[in-house]
Amino acid sequence: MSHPSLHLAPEVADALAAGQPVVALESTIISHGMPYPQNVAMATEVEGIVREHGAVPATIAILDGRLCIGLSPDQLELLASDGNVTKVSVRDLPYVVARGQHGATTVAATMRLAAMAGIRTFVTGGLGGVHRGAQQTFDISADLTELGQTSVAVVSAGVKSILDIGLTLETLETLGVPVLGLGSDEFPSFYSRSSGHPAPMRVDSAAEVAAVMRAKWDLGIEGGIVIANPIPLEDEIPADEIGAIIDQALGDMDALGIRGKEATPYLLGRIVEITGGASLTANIALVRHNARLGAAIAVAYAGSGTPA
Ligand code: PSU
Ligand code: MN
Repeated sequence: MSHPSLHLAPEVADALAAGQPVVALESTIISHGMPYPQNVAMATEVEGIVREHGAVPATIAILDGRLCIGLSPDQLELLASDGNVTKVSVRDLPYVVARGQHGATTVAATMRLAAMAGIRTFVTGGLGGVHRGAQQTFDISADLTELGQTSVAVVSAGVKSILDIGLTLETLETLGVPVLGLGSDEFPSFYSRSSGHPAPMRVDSAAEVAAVMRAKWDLGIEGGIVIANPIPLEDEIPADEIGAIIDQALGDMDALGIRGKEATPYLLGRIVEITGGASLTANIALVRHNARLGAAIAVAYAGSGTPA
């Protein structure tokens, strides 16, 4: 079932062959989303959380041009600490593979490789989306395009207000992507449980998410599903507090002339600086929370199929 160009870790290959739950994890969050060494500690911890909850973790990255599905501790360390790891969205994949380089995969590239491996559940922190000012810049993350066409369910804590949340939700609707608020009527905004935008659909359990996955793909409707899992109350940074900080980071970015694929990594790093690390603590907390949910979804989905 898995594409011949992929290098599956033995544990991942065995789980997929046996129809056991597997959870894909991205690597841009490690290489370009958090500072070292918190990034490798987070990546290792999240793999452990997925395991504790009954699924096999498969962190996805490109190492020496090889498409790796499931990484060793040494490989995680390299991704977290090596300065020569390219941020790889779908358009970057062929170049990095052809040149034998290292690449950290975004949500879009991770979805594509997960689907090629036969993995249907993917956990991350935050999705890319329509950037503020996209009316002029056309900066819309390829994460959205990929959600429109690749059949993987993606657990995130919603979309940060470095993006235009309303336009991101509109675009997901246009692309035919179900957006499910987990236990919430409101779509969350990553650091905050609220965004001012309703969640288009609500579910209240991992089993309900698995039922939507099954229904969508059984109908032959290809494409992703967004599960928006609000950050736990005790970990959230209230929207008004983080809003001013995000505005400051956006202003700094414009002043420096940073745009394109550098925009998201710059903003994440700047927000960590301005908050004195508080945003990083919240980011790690929400990824842990998403890992627990993602494992439960993978378990429920694996258990809901017709046995072969
Ligand atoms: N949001 C985060 N942390 C991240 C990213 C987004 O809170 O690490 C990363 C993800 O890998 C996402 C990518 O897929 O940024 C989006 O980048 P771009 O906007 O350039 O498509
Ligand atoms: Mn972009």
